[in-house]
Amino acid sequence: PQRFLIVIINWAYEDKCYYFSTDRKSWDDARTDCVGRGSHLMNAFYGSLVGTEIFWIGLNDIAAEGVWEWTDGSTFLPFLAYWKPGNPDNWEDNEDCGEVVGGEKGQWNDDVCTSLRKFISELSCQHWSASILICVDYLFIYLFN
Ligand SMILES: [Ca+2]
Ligand SMILES: [Ca+2]
Repeated sequence: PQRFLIVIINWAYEDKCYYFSTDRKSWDDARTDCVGRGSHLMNAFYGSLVGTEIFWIGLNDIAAEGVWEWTDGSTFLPFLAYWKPGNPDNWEDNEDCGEVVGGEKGQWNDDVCTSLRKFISELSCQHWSASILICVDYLFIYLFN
């Protein structure tokens, strides 16, 4: 029997698909939302695709202050970091979640995790062994056996 999975995304790059939320959530609620979509908060982000808006990504130093991690488990590589000048600053000892700041060329900032932000979910399409990929505007339908 052929199974199918419908994922609403609004951007694709190589083998990755991205969902840019329109609603705002705390960082932890955003992470949970992404997991519910079978994805995770975006790993890394470079560029100005986000316009002037701010989005949560999977970056955080919740477990240990100053030790940055990605929620998808990939290694944080300091030499690939794209921090906004002066950050991460752990302002008022209360900034453990990473965001991209559109107004700052998409550079990263550490912010208060309970702030309500839009967010970006990322998924690797290759994990699904999709045999057919149909793109209808922003709706992607994967068919696989
Ligand atoms: Ca911190
Ligand atoms: Ca900061």
